[in-house]
Amino acid sequence: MPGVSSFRTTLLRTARGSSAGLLAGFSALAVAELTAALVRPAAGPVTVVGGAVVDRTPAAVKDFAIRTFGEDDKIVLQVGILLLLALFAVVLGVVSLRYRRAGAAGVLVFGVVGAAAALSRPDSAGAGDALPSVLGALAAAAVLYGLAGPAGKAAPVGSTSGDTGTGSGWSRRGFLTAAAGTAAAATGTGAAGRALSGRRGRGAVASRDGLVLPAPASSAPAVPAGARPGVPGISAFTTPNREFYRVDTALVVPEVDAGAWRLRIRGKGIARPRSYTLAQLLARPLIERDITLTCVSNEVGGPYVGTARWLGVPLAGLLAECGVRAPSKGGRADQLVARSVDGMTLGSPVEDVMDGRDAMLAVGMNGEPLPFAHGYPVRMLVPGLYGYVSACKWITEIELTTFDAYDPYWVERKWARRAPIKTQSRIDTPKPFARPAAGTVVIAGVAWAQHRGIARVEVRIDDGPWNDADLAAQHTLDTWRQWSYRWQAATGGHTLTVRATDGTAAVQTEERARTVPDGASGWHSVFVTVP
Ligand SMILES: Nc1nc2c(c(=O)[nH]1)N[C@H]1C(S)=C(S)[C@@H](COP(=O)(O)O)O[C@H]1N2
Ligand SMILES: [Mo]
Repeated sequence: MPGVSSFRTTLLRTARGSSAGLLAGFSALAVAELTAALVRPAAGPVTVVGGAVVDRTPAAVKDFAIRTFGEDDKIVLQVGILLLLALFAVVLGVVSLRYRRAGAAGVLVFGVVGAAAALSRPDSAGAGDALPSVLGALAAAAVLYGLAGPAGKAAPVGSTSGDTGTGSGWSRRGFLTAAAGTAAAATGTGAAGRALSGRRGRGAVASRDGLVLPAPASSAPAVPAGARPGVPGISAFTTPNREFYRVDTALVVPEVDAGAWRLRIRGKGIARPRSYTLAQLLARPLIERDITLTCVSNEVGGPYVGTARWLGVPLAGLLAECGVRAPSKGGRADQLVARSVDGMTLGSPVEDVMDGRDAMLAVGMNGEPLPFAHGYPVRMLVPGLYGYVSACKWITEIELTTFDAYDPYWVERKWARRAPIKTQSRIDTPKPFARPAAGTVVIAGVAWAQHRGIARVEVRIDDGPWNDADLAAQHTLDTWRQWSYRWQAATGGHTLTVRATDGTAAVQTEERARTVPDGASGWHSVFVTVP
């Protein structure tokens, strides 16, 4: 039955081509990983291609990704890149059985793409960043070329001579041996890369473990018991570090060794640039403050908001020492651009930073050095401004400039230049579609309008009147405020809605706005059924 045997041959060929392709791809990643560990861990091909994708993703898609995948968005992206790579590897592997040189050449194209992505990264450290992708592609091309079999010995398709019937010059046993050898070599190379980058990371971990935070010169006032009355189901007043939301573009969390870290301050109004070590910053009088941080990508009712006790260097004083003056005091710079070790840029109004609020360079979060994911060793915070215009993590440079002269990262991507936090309130309990028993149901949640404070919170059942909620004590103007309302629930389906009034007497607007360009607005509602 020739039909069956040719089908079997095709199957074997495809299997052999696919495994050659996948092995080539695996070897590429292993060699690239080892090279990146030697050159710069952030220059690995998956990281740089992923980063380039993130940078070029339209705001609406990015917003969709954050909404759909939440904080797993980066893992989804990386797995996507790997799957796509695997698919191309299989195709190239099969192609290379027939067109051996073309297959190998196709692999080199990936090297070029990876190298281009590496060089286009804002934190690119120069030509060396292209090396992992280039060497990885060369390794893959060699593997593919080799596994496609010694040239000229390919048996004709349909040949009955068993062992060579899969189309390449290798005997079946020869191919399996070569494949196993390649797999072992690639695994060893990859493991060596991992071990090496792990050792690099340990310097950063040791620097963080060894950091003893000084006591603040100005402590945060204790959170009064009245500010957190302990209503079941409500967000904790202080968000634990491991539960604090994380939003950034870093595919690999930068692990900065504080020993080598410096903060440079330069730009308009600064006669000569200054540079500070972490020890110099820690030697200054520190302030400790409770501040609620919010992301502009937070939907109405969303989770990207949290409160922590931050320890840091007052930023206004540091800037004044460098010669910076607020625009209202004759300063020439109206925009402060913070730059991170991974090339992110965030721009804040100099006026806000210097108007007396507790803008700071934070070193501590809830009693420990900043976690790596939240910006170790130093991050910026400006109460009242969304994170993307103020809260630079892994900060390494502050440049004084103007809004006219420079658009930072998110502004280049259609987000607003200036973005004070909008007044928002959220129902934490009951949860959407909950089925609370009839009788007294406590509706409760949080409201925030950083640096203006919350003056009132009201709750509405269905289309009924607005009822004043019980407000917990206002801790400070820069923190959120808890509220609760005792509802006498009657049987049926009900829509619960909340709105807040801020310290300037402005009522939270009902008008729905998307998160782009300057933050979501509208009222948060929850639908429940009382059985
Ligand atoms: N270096 C860097 N800093 C950054 C970002 C980033 O992508 N890179 N994202 C900003 C945004 S959009 C927000 S909302 C806050 C979030 O801080 P968190 O992750 O500690 O909650 O960090 C800000 N600082
Ligand atoms: Mo954000």
